Amino acid sequence: MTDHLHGDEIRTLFSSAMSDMYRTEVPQYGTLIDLVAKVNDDVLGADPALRARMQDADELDRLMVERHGAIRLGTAGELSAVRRMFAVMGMFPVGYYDLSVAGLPVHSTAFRPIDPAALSRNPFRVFTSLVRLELLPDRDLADTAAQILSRRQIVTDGAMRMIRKAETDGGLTRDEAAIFVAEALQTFRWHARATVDAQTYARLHDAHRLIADVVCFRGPHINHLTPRTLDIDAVQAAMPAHGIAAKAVIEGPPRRDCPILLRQTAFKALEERVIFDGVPGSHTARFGEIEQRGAALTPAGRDLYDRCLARTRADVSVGADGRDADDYVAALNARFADFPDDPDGLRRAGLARFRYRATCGAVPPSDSVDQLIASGHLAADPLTYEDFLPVSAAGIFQSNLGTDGQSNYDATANRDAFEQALGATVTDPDDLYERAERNSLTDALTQLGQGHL
Ligand code: OOG
Ligand code: NI
Repeated sequence: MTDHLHGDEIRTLFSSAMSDMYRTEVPQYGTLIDLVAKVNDDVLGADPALRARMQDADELDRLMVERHGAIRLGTAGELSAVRRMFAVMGMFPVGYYDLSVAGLPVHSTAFRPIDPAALSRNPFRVFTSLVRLELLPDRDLADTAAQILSRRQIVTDGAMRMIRKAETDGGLTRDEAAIFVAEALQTFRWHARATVDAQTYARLHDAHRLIADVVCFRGPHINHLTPRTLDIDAVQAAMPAHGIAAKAVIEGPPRRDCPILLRQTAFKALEERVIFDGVPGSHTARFGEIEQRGAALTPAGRDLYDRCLARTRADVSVGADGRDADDYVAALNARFADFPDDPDGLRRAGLARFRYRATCGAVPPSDSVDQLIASGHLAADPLTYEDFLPVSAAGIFQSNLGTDGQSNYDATANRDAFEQALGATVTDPDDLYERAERNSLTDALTQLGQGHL
């Protein structure tokens, strides 16, 4: 009989400690959290049906704590150490994102819970990128960067002890978890003192701002923490009045009656004071972001999304200064016009994933799932998209790096190398949605006495 704290509880302790830390480090984050909480209250107050739907789908409680963050790592050793750290909190690598196509020398995964029950308790996620020094044309500079990185240790000895303990004992007690959380937090804090001199920083920065951000500090500072809003357009519109300069366009699908996937917007990175070997200077890394989540799509739905988005981007490209943002939004709306915009339409077209639930006990045998839905015995709620979007992520990266950092790498995805560095394989997101959908349908049909379907 062990008295281990559940991984879900450790994750909640950790995400709330991280949120408190970031609030003190970046005050604008606190402003954004308050703004999002107010907009969410307004939306739920004005739409009782939405509130009831979210309650039934077990989505309401998690909304208040829901956050994602992002970090950028330098070496394979760091990536595998962080994987072991997140595993203690019930977070596992899901998805592979190749950002080299967008001119960024990184590839990424998202650490997140994978069970529906764990997700509904606290879906805390961390978008985690690994820098790809092999893509730097200046090999000499790449060697310098690798040497600097080889000298740092981003996970404290105390955290490592607790990670090993959790791996050996199968979990942590409440007291051990408290130590683990405090130690783990150290990995993600901001360091105002760089590990390099100003000249080395400048060389790395000239190669790519991202490289300087990863290489020149003692650890992978959390660079944003994102709350989830129910109305991203309302928050975007209210940001300037709260002294927050938002990026020009919202990434992802257009505004819809039935939200799909993920819409995101960000505020620009802050210029922060940094000391380079005793010399004062500055660095921009940390920014703010908000997101609105909608339905997970099937592979067919995702194909359609990718096509609609690619057409939009071929029509209009938004300038760094926000030029043509209105044209972009108009094109986005036009290109998505044929994408079904109601839950039932999405379900019938096989474009989105759903969680099924029985609304009563056994009923007389029925012919089909559609019939059970029509008779009201079976309900289908869209499954929330729990992952990220590579094109959107590239847009967020570029907005916080400044578009001058763009370059194109003659590179392809390298999932094998990423998994090798990770020391594990990444889970395919759609496998998780497909399984959640299938299991919910089986359970619901059993409850309704429809085992024959
Ligand atoms: C991560 C940018 C991507 C998202 O939500 O897609 C991202 C980074 O800048 O490190 O945060
Ligand atoms: Ni983000």
